[in-house]
Amino acid sequence: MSEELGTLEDLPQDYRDEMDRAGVAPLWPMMRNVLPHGAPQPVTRPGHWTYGALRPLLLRAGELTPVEKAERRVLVLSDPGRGVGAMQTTSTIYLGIQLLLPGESAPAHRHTPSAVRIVVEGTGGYTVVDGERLPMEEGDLVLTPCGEWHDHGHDGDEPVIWLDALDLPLFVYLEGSYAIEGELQAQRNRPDASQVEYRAAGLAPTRRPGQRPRRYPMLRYPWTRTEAALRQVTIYGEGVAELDYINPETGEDVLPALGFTAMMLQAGQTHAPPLRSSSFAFHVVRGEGETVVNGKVIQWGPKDTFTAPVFADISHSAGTEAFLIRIHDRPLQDKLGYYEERPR
Ligand code: GTQ
Repeated sequence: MSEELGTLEDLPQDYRDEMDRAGVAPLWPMMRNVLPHGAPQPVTRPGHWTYGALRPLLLRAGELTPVEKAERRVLVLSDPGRGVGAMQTTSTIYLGIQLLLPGESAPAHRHTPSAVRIVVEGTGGYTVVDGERLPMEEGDLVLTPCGEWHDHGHDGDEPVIWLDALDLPLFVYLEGSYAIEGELQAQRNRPDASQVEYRAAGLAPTRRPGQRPRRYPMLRYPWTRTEAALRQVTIYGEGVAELDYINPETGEDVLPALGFTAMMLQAGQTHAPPLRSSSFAFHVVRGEGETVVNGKVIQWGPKDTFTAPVFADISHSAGTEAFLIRIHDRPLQDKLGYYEERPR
């Protein structure tokens, strides 16, 4: 194994000038930047956004910027490792917090990145995806997959706030990110699939010969069901209760690049997962606790959001009964064949 690699300064100036003119650079002085020993060196740093800080800022955006001037009224959670203004929260995860005021609507568009909404506050909001109207209640997880038309509306009388998670950084990296704008969609006059065909886990519509299920058959995962399921797992399972959000037809992750896992911690419970090659964002649906990420102590409360870079050393301890949704990029890493876990 070569220990000391040559530096740029080892090379004569005329050779370096010649390389510049030819548009080439030597790999060896940069080798460890792109292929560090043993483990990646993430740029991402752990972040923590309290809801107490975000909420008033977002409501003020509601006074300052009409939705027509914003298309989406969103404050982006910038990764501290990349600095404020960074349109990403970890290497692959973009998070934004979005406000819709009573009577407002956010126009229809579709884009290459996929999005997920986790509803933080308010009732009466809804998202229409490909004509299907998806009610948004606190804690619900609502998908707007890659390429599907979506617009947001609000029939209630208090502000509605939700957290957006998108695989946008990946699409920016791929130079594949763009949107197409359109008219508000006509809504089908029926409840969304989570209330009809996919009402109960383990049941799906009868398959007819030659008929394939929709690629994204269920677009809304009501929180009430997730919480009830986590409570059952807590009673009968061992350790921390965790449930993955899956496509009910395929059993696979709900989206191609992003994954979502609901977690329940009991009051006083601690949990230290293995080091994982995916980056994470945690959204607190309910409860209080403390998580240490690479030595950084994060004291979280209801509706807060915090993050961890790849291979982070993470340990949670819940002060109260707590519910979190963990957002990660394991589906992407699985597809690329390198998802990995290491013992702490
Ligand atoms: O609601 O469609 O946070 O297109 C960023 C881009 C939300 C959305 C975001 C978007 C949306």
